[in-house]
Amino acid sequence: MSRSEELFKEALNVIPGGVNSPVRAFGSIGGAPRFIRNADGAYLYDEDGNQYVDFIGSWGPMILGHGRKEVLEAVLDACKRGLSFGAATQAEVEMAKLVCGLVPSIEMVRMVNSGTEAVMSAIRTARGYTRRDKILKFAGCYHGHSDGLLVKAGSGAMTSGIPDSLGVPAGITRDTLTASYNSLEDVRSHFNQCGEEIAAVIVEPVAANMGVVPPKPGFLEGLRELCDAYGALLIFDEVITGFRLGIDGAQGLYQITPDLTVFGKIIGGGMPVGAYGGRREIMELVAPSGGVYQAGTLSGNPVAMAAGIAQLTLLKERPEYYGALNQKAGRFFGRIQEIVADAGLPYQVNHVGSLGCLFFADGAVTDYPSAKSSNTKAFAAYCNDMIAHGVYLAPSQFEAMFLSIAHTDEILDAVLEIIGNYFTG
Ligand code: KE4
Repeated sequence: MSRSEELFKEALNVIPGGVNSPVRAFGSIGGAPRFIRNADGAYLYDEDGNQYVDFIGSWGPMILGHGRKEVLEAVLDACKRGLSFGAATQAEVEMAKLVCGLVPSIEMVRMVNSGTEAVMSAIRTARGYTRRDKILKFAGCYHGHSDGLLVKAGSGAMTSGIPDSLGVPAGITRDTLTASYNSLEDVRSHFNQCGEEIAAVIVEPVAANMGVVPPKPGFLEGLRELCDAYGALLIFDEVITGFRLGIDGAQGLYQITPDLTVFGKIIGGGMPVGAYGGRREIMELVAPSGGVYQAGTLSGNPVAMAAGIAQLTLLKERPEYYGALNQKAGRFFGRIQEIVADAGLPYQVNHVGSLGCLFFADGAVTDYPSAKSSNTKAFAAYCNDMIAHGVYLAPSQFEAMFLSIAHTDEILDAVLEIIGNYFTG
């Protein structure tokens, strides 16, 4: 029995499913999850000393690779001055100014401790601002596990086949409308029916929790127009895309201005950080300046701020990083598409910048139903083989591959060879 298997056995006794987040349990591909001891650059090392090229990167945060010295030094320095004060700090002002300076649609921002908490708070703020109750989301999009959003979620819920979660009262999801991603017609019909009751539309501007599904041309523009026409707010959930697709995320790439934006992952540099922000007139409603209550013991934690500030500052000062990363990723994902096509397989690669996904599907994947049509058994066999060959992929067809600055061309070429061997036998 490997050390990972031993640890998983122990973990199953004391942690639900043996993990602290469901997707980590390898449920949809089988076998024991690898217990990771340490990481460096593009690599993970498990408790048995196996090395992996990491395509999860902590589900997005590690865009600079693991162990980036500027981030580590900032964290260690902050630790020496104290781990947490529960009081205002200079670092929080610096982080807020950094985010407001980088994202034109944001005049004020509030730090929280996870993407879930940021989404939950942004929705409450949108409801407070509009005095309306309904929220419209998209099937296959995942916005964290707050009660009202666990309806046809992507990511973990989708993988475990539970379209809704136990424990979510019907009354909570009564005000959550669900439309089909990339279908403006669907959104329009919801607005025609109850547009005056819709507080906000929340969308992953590039869906990355049903695998990666880019917005069709005109889709995001259409959402903006419909929200304006009915007085609803447009919330961009940029927990994954924020500071990943470029320094100004998906809203910069697609030139759409949301009313509120949610961040997570990269903004924390690997530490637990979420954030939500937008126009001053909306954000000033958040307590204590307004009547929308939201609070958090560790919000703006100085060590987490140090990690986030160091990472965002590097991304801001090195804009060439994005060009190089996105170019390298385009080549990598393009090669994977060629490999499966040359093997006579219909599988589809979707990617935007350094986010990508290989769908074991028979045709284009443009929404939740087409993503769900993927052959998850074939994906599981592929994923297990990749992990056995030192390529650490998300253990689910409905997640993304995340590339980092640390994934050199040499590393990616070696991975492409392993993928090629798999499909050509
Ligand atoms: P967290 O609460 O996990 O920090 O963020 C929730 C969230 C919100 N919005 C989007 C677009 C997200 O992708 C997420 C979380 N992403 C998943 C990966 N698909 C986190 C991994 C996990 O659940 O363990």
